[in-house]
Amino acid sequence: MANKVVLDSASLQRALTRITYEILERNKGGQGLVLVGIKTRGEYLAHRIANRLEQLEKETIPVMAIDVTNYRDDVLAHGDHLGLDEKDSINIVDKNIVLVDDVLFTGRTIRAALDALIHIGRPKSISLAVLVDRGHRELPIRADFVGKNIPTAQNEKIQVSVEEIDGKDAVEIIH
Ligand code: 3GP
Ligand code: 5GP
Ligand code: MG
Repeated sequence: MANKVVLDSASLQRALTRITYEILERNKGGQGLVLVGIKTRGEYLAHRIANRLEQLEKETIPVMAIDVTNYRDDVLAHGDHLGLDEKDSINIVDKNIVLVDDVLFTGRTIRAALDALIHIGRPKSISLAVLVDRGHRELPIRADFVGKNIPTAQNEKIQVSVEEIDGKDAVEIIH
């Protein structure tokens, strides 16, 4: 089975840079922004975007990570666990949240993340940044910032690799 590289390291970096500028344009700067990365790889992508935002805006951008595995409607009874450690939780009240994930597919993970966030406070706004939108939505959810739209078949898989865990940056389609 051959993997097809859709984004190599340089293209992945460029996509994150573009998303960073789009976030700044939409938010009219970095003030009030909080990035929330969905574990596992979304967390690393959120840190990358935050680092770029900080370089451009010269201000600190808080980053938080959430694990929504136990919060999905199709995995466990919801409400079991918020996936948020008290110590990691940042004040999100009246903040402009940008949720960050690697792949957007059915939208159920994002729905779960919205539930988890709204549990801990009332943000001013929540937007969504994803590296890849692979289609097949089952809920009325869309991303505000997209690295690359990759129309896929149901049975195809997108493999996202990040340097921090996988030793390389890449997006590949596994046939
Ligand atoms: P991630 O935690 O970095 O997002 O869900 C565990 C891992 O399996 C995910 O890594 C994701 O990359 C990968 N994965 C591949 N296909 C799927 C899928 O269809 N659903 C989910 N939930 N994860 C998938
Ligand atoms: P959804 O909840 O939208 O169906 O799926 C989104 C989550 O599932 C993402 O966090 C992502 O990790 C994972 N996911 C779904 N499909 C894929 C895929 O093809 N490749 C990868 N890498 N992750 C996927
Ligand atoms: Mg993910």
